[in-house]
Amino acid sequence: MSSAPPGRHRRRRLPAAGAVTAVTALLAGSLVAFTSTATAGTDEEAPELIVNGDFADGTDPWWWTEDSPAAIVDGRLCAEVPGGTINAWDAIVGQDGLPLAEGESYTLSYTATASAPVTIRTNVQLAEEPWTTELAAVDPIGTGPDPEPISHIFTAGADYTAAQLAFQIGGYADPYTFCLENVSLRGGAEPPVYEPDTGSPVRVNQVGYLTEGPKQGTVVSDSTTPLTWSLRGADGTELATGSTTPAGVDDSSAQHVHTFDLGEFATEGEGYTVAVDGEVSEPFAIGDDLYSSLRTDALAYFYHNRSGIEIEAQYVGAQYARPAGHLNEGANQGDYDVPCRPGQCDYRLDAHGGWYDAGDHGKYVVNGGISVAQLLSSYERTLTAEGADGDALGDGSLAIPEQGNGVPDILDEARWQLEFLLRMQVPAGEPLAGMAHHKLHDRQWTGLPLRPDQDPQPRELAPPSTAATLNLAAAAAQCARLYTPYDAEFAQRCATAAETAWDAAVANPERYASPDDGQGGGAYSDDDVRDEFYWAAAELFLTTGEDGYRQALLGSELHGDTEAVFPPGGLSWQSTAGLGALSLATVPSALPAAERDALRAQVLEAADGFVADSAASAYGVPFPADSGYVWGSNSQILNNMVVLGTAHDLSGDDRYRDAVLRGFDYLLGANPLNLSYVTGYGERYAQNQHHRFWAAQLNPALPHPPPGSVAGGPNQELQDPIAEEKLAGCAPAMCYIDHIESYATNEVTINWNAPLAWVASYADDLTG
Ligand code: 9MR
Repeated sequence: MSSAPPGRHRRRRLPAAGAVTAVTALLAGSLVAFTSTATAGTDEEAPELIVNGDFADGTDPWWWTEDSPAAIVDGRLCAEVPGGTINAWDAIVGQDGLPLAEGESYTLSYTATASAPVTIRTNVQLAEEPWTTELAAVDPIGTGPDPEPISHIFTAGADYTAAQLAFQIGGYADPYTFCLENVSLRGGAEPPVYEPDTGSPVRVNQVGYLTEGPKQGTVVSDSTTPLTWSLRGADGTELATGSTTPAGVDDSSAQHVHTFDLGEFATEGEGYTVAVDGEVSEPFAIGDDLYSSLRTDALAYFYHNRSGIEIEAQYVGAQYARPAGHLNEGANQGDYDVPCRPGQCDYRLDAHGGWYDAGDHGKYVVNGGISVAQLLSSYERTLTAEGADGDALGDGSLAIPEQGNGVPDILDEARWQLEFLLRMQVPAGEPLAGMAHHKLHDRQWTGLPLRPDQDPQPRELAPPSTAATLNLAAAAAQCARLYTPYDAEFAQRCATAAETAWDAAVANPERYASPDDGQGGGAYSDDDVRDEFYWAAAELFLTTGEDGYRQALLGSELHGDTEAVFPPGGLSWQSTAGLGALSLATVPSALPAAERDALRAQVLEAADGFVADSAASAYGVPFPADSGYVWGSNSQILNNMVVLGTAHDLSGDDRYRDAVLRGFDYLLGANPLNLSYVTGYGERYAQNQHHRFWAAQLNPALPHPPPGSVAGGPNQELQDPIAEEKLAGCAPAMCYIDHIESYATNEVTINWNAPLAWVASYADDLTG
């Protein structure tokens, strides 16, 4: 356990023709613009590395894949690209033999047209496995007669005697013609500086403020004296004014900022703006119905990412519909009959179903458990918290196939994942019976875009781990108590699985997944499972009432240690004890009153810390400034909001509620980038998250993420090539880029959308 997920470097490689890394193009629809200095800084004296880049000498030494015959047409090299290929690298035009020197920067430039608008991959890379990319750009190619030249600057990370330039032009359903001219690659370039487009310096919650909630914002300004803020109605009339409070330099952003507070203004409406010093914020609403669609959209995320079932247009709309993935049909080797990794076991499991973890097609018990548990807790909260609305999560509340079956839809959705988790348990009679396999995923990393049903990789089970086993135990224990009224047989299956898993974990307390196991899927390694033991014991105690589990809690080193149970940097897949503590504090049980009260006090103590963090932050973030913005920082903030919301449920103290809402202000646009991290919410929002199907940035025929998908958020560790290249030197809360290949800042995952769903549900309940 640690206070936050550690920064681990994960590089993805494609099996063929190169992983995509850096991009310098301004992509259509991207809200965060790139500053590309084009050929600026190119040393015209540096030798031209491309041979016959103007095609004056015919086609040599250019090459192309067999499926895309090319020829010189009007002085350009034109390839006939077939329809029906899946990957960009299924059709390539390229040139080999390019010498590159480590540390040297280069400018690649070219001009291209296509007979249909397409997006291609432009890679400079190692000409053999593992196809390491030095440049990996994503370039939209238009159909017009006078195309603009495209250029990219990159710095070689190694020496090459013969690198490869590859225009990857496949991946389209229909055939088209691709033509190239004036291709050039020269050394001596100055690397471009990336400048995020942060829009107005006046930052507000771009969705809006609850009528009776706090209404604060932030202005970036060098002024050292207060400025006047002016609240304007949709027609521009001034409705209220006041003075800003200079707040010095905000450490998270290195911006000099002021804060402002709209105070008592509480007239409902839309299209409000705040003007300060001639600058105007994005528009926002004041009202009471700001979170109901977010509640259902955040939950719809899970249906969208179901594995093993067709995602139907009637529930998600035509653009998000897709065939079922990993059914052992077509391209898929599938999840119905999954072997262990070679030499690890000699059985196979039917492990179909569940949710894909994230932008990849992996399914991880260690992370899947906390995600489903937070959905179950969103539901369980409606049984325990005053004012929580069960109907809003009930049967008919979500657009899913199980609607109308008499079971709350959130439980139907959670069951899809629970059934998968149960399938990951080692069967009786096998070695390590009762433990859970840590994860199941592709043997090798696949590229983007790739629909789940088109994934051709073999699927494999990783060995069982103690962490996964306890994750299963905890989630299944919660399942056992919540499904009893709806399906007693299923609830009993969960109970048996949970108890069997607990016993297996106790018998095998130190089976840790390897941190180096990151080929084809994430490692999710964890070598401190005291928190998983704590969480599982809590859920098992609540479900069974058996004192042995209570004794395990009382005997835990974490017991009574608020910072260990609720780390200031947030709960996560590596820090799960707080999930158990929240359940113990809220779910009625046989716990002696004094012990339950102590746990409640612990929730409030942790929440007091987050209230103080929010007050100390110029952007109101309930997150300690010194905790670090790590991979998935938005989920760390969301999990602090879960603790705050629970504290509010327990105490009725509005300070906790207000800090939750301040957290939403940050996530929905009142932040250093002036960007809402939730797709579809606010005026300027993340929409190019890392996902293999929601990959419109790579192929306009594919959708963007649907509304309600939260991006991972700023990650100061710069753990992907795009972040390394574009964000070097960034202030912590600005280490983010809305680019599909920045998986370390811009992925989506079930364990980030799950706390979003919890908190949106909480916030929607505030207004009845
Ligand atoms: O969310 C995980 C983060 O805490 C880790 O630092 C990172 C590197 O190990 O992995 C993240 O999880 C990814 C997982 O490994 C694979 N699926 C996508 C997940 C989100 O990026």
